[in-house]
Amino acid sequence: MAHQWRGVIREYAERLPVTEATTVITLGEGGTPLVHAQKLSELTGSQVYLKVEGMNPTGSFKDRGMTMAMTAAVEAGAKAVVCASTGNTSASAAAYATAAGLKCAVLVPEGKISMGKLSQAIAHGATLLQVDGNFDNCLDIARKLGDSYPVFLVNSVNPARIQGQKTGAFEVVDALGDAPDIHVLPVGNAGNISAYWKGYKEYSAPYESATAGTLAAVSTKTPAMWGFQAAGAAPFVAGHPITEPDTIATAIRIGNPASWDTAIAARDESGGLIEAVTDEEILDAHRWLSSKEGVFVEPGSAAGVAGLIKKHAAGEVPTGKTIVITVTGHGLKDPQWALRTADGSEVQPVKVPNDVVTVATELGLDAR
Ligand code: AN7
Repeated sequence: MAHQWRGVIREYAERLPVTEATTVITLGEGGTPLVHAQKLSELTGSQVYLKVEGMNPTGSFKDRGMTMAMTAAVEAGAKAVVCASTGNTSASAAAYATAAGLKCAVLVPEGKISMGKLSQAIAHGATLLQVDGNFDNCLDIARKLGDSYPVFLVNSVNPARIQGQKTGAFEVVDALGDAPDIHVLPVGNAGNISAYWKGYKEYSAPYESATAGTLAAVSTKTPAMWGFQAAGAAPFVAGHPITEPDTIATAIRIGNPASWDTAIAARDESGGLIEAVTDEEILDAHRWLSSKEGVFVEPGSAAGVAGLIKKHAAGEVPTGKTIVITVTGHGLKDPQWALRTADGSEVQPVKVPNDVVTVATELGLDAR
């Protein structure tokens, strides 16, 4: 029978802080594909899967948390929401605020967010302010606005966001039948690594549901969490905040992650790691995904894949395991990177006259 996916809150209601009476703000997020990555599997000798979060309504994983945050905002009687963002959170907040009938203000670092994300926030009618500062400065202002002004903060410092994002882990386990051995993902503000770890832990033990009693464990184990940061914005690798983070992967250009302690806990409790990859390694992985796997992501989203390839080259990826990599946002968010070759030159489409013989010659085709 046909089944319409109802969004992460309704699909996982018994494991989220909602009730039957909750007014749910949703755009149908979640239920994203878990794609078998054939070439990465061949490379590593493990079964590698991509959790393709670009397939969410606004093109990134942020929608999983935003459905919860906006539902909480409406429940709290808020009239306006605010967030700081490297781009995807603002796109998601703007769309979900529209669905909720709330005003939305977004603070973004000037010149450091991609055109796709900027246009989404504008299209959905958010008030967008470009702050003369980086993401960390934007988040600082957004928190102060939330504390002292009548606006509801929807950044991942809001626990509702983490609750929503933990459903990514549930979907992985539901698709595979058990938790993977390793879960790989990019790390910026560190909300997502914290959320996935929370989800995996909750699925691996009996769960006291507020609405459905005690639920049995779904998985027999939890994965090692492998997080990767951009080398120029790698506070977890440095062990302290970075005041001037820099990377072409603007989504993860973050120097002072809000979810510091929970990310460290995810790394250490899971027996995992958080390491760095260079911008070139990120762009190589970006090209690998589009040209070998058929999956188009934005550069920041490729950091996890870059990390796996790097660890494999160092002989540090086990064979015969199940590995899931969350690719966090869609390639169309920041498409310009696809037009850059490995040596850094711009790809120029070949121009041809309006003539089939010339086109066939250009394509190297002989007439049948
Ligand atoms: C594509 O939108 O922080 O470690 O303001 O857009 O949970 O922060 C985005 C982060 C990875 C990092 N991949 O996730 C924002 C923002 C993409 C992202 C991350 C982001 P976190």
